[in-house]
Amino acid sequence: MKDLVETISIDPDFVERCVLELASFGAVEETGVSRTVYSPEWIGATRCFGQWCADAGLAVRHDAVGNVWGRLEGSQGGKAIVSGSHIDSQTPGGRYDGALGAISAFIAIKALKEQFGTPLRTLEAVAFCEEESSRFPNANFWGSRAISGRIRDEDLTEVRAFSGESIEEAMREAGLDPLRFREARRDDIAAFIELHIEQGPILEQAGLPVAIVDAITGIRHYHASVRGAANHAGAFPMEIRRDPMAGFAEIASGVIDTAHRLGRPAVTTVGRVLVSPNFPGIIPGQVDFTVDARHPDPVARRRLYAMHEGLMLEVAARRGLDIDWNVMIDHEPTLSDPQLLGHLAKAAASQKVPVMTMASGAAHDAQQMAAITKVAMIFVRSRDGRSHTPEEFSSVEDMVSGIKVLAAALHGLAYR
Ligand code: HGY
Ligand code: MN
Ligand code: MN
Repeated sequence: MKDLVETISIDPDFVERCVLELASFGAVEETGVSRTVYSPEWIGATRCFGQWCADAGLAVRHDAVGNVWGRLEGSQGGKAIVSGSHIDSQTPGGRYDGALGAISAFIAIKALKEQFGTPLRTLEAVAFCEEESSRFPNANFWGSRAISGRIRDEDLTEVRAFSGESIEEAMREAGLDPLRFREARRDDIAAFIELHIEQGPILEQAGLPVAIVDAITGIRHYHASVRGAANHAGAFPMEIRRDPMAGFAEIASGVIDTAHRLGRPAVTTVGRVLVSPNFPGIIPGQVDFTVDARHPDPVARRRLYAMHEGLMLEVAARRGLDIDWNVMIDHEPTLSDPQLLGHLAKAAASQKVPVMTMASGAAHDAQQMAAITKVAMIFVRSRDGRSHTPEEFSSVEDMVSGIKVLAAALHGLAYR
């Protein structure tokens, strides 16, 4: 691998200004963000990102599903080297999840343009429109799925918000023509690098600012309903109840305990519960809940899911309850491209940034992009390992370190 550029200067104040400006779209509480895809806040953030890119002299394109691209044309043409992440957030989420990756791609390419001029190969920064499934539980990486050509016609009506509207309706309200989603497809991307906050405690425990990611976890979301018989909370004897809350409680603790017993890197989370009719004096009739189960190993992941499904069926049968579920998110684990990994390690060394290599417990757009190009990721340390909360924080020093590694890697891919 040719020697990489040594000095790339990144302005910490500019990094901080970009983080704060983007976080102003959908700001909640002190440091939180709530910015779901196609919402007014999301529209504001996409316009802001597009304006940044335009002001930096990049060619700006808002594609058919709302991804925002900033392109620095290479003198030799050919396939593009792309970097970016998502611009939507959890509700509430933090200022850095996704946003930092889009910001870092923009800042890195702006710095390379200013410090090294026109590249040989084209560079693009992208802000993906949707990754979190925080408005549409089965949107499933809508932006990067559109780019990788994995959206189906029926998704336009089958992808529905927690509040019921279809993604097709939401796209129209945001001024997009949903029937043109295929125009977002790309087949001219030579490599994709995503910078993202780690969202866990590993880097902090290792005392390092940055990591190179060699694998991204497999993920499955179950949206389950367990049903029994609503009855009087006082007059109906315990031994003849068909109480879905009792079934849910056993299932929730059971799936969590299963992941605990299997040990790292298996994880399982029950993050959402809806009780009906949800009153103190009524034995519930139905309990809807989610199970988020993940494992980076393809075989172990299937075993984890089989254990969860077996438990749900056994508990429901034993308690005389009905149970069914939909799988709303289901993605295989993804390995980073070995050559890109080596390149990132060299880039970190050239910038004198100490790094470690680790797997990602979070899912990322890079998993979708892996369907059409080679991918790798860079992680930036999360304070206290916090994420998917307004408490999310990464220091400017760590962000600058991550952006320097990204910029050096992009320089090596596009200027040499
Ligand atoms: O949950 C995830 O892994 C991602 O942050 N949406
Ligand atoms: Mn994310
Ligand atoms: Mn997230």
